[in-house]
Amino acid sequence: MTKITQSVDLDRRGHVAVLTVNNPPVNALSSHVRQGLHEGLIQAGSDAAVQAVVIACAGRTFIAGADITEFGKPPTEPSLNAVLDLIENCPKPVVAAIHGTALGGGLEVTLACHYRVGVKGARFGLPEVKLGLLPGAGGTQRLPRVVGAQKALQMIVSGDPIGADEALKVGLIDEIVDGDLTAAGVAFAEKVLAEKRPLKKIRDLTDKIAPAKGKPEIFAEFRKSVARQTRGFRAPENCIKAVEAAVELPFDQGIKRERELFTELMNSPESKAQRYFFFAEREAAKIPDVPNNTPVVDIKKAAVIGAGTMGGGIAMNFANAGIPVTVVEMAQEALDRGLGVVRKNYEATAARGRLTPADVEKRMGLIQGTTDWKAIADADIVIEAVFEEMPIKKEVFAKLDAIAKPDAVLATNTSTLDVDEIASATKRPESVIGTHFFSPANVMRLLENVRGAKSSKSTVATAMAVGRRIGKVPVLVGVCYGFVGNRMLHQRGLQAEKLILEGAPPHQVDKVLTDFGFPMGPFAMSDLAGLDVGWRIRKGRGVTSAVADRICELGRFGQKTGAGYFRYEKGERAPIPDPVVEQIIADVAKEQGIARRQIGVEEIQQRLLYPMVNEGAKILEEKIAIRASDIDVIWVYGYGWPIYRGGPMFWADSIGLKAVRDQMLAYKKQSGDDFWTPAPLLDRLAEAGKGFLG
Ligand code: T1G
Ligand code: NAD
Repeated sequence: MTKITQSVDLDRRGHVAVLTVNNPPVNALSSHVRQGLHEGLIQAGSDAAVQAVVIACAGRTFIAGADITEFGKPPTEPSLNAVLDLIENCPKPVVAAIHGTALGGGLEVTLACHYRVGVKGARFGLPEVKLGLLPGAGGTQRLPRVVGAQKALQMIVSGDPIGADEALKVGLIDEIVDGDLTAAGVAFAEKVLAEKRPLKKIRDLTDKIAPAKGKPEIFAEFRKSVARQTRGFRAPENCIKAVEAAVELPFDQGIKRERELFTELMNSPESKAQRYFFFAEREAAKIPDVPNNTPVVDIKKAAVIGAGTMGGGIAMNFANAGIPVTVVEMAQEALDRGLGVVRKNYEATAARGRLTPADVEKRMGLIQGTTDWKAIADADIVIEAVFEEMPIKKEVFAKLDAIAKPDAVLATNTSTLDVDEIASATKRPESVIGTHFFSPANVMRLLENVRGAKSSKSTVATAMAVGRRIGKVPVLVGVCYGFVGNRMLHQRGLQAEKLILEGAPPHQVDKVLTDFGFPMGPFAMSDLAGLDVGWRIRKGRGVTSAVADRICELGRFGQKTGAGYFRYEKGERAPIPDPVVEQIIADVAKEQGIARRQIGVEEIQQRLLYPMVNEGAKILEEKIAIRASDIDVIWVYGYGWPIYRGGPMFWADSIGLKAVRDQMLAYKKQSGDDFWTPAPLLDRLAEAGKGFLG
């Protein structure tokens, strides 16, 4: 065994050379890996005793792509394309032996090899589009030559990996192997030698792309089919253009075109934002004072109190993860209604072919409903989702304290209330934490875990681990009104109400944010969440919102009642402007003596988003969020902030905090409203010419 570089070893097994990459945690193609492969191939190529080469990886996965931490830095030799040319033009068969995830540049390495074998659990994908990029080392030119244009379009534009069985079926791998992978790779290489199989260079293959040649309709059709989910993203179109080039151009010209399209994306603000977000999401999992080895409660059984809008969705998350869950309601009728909604949701998913009827029954089988609280005495975690009223919450937690087993985690899904006060209703506040899900709870990926003053490190670690286990992105925040997401949302809401009173109709305000990239605007979003939830909270706090209160007084709670700020056709979700609401707005404006005017897009955007950024600065100063990037993860996964804009804090940095601060001061001068006073942190960073993210 020869150590070529710190991360690549060269070994020989008979007359087969084995190059092993060992660059934890995911064998990314860092420069020393590229150097090692390059040098190793040259050595193996010139060693007369070597007749074939196997490329394999140590650790938990095959190469998971280029080293994203090297992006944006000066390129170092050799380039990945140079390594791939060396592999493809090697005069001896090169076999890739794959386990874990062969992703991005990792899959491109295998596509330059002459043959590929993989273990049963291996996965294969080109996820670059999720970083705002495209496969930049021949992936867009070689993959179509193996799997055909349509499959390549689907894999490259979705960025989603495929499994080994499908990879074998579409010809991406030559064999599924088991046992010792390197030995299996060597055995396959020997079979290639013994059967004098040709050196299959994918660059020379045309049979799979020929059917798409001269058929632009294939690409036009594909563009139409992905238009909705790729709205606002720059990379998908470049991915499609690159695959078109693979079909229409000779290989080397296609590679050149791929490089042009790749470079355009690499320098784009969208990719910078998405690459930033890749690491932000991973940072959010790290809690400085809660080390990875902190003991967690093993969740074998869960329970949910309340089967309303949220309770039902929360229960589905546990059933989806195969964890039995008991749902407790006050009355059988409420229970039947709640579990009925759960079954309807599963059946709707099955109707869309994403679940089988057997899956539906299996998941419903994991959800037990009851009005008997004793049924949850053996639950490892209990999540309360009852009405948003403190007396009711405290009564529920006092009851849980008496019934739940000693090491159970007691969690509340409150969206605004004081978690410490709720915890004070128990004799075990160290076991209490907030687990704030987002509506619809079985869909939205964000979980805002709210750390109480007495929440133990084990309770925090358990809530973070549970979040990941049920497929959520957990982010830890501190206790304050509305935590991070709703607290910033509230600031946006205050300005949204002012904007409609000053003359911008609700549909115009919503359009500014949907054009910005949000899935929906503030008013359509309120209609989805239910206006009654906010109304109940305002009444509980003795505060008013003139327009919203009048709409609620008419029994218009949003989609659930067919009308709110907008009206909705039966069974439809498309918001329709309603003159009834526009009249309410005009009346309130008149009563409050507010002059109405045309308001421009830029002003609407700034007045909705700058207050959020400013509140984010206060949240950081109060240490309610551990880091600025956590705020961005919360807004992208909980509130639909477009990922290709990074998140509110990243976006503000991209504009420049001085510009944000100065514009706020201009609005303060214009309105005379202290609402526009910049947070001290924003002011300091603006003065220092710095950003939230350094
Ligand atoms: N580069 C650098 N670091 C990486 C990395 C990468 N490609 N992938 C993961 N990491 C780090 C990550 O930040 C974390 O660090 C640790 O590894 C574990 O990751 C030319 C241009 C492989 C499925 O997009 O999807 O190739 O936080 O927590 O959940 O065409 O990581 O511990 O310090 O995610 O088990 C294309 C990205 C690159 C795949 C494993 N490749 N990675 O998931 O662990 S672009 C990707 C993943 C490219 C070429 C182009 C996942 C994973 P830390 P983790 P995991
Ligand atoms: P909801 O009114 O739809 O459901 C509440 C359910 O709790 C009702 O079915 C009710 O019967 C039940 N309930 C009330 N008291 C009970 C008791 N003592 N024992 C058992 N069941 C009881 O409300 P929701 O929208 O699901 O909100 C529930 C909680 O989740 C609230 O704290 C809310 O702030 C929070 N939340 C709501 C949303 C949202 O968008 N709706 C989002 C995040 C968090």
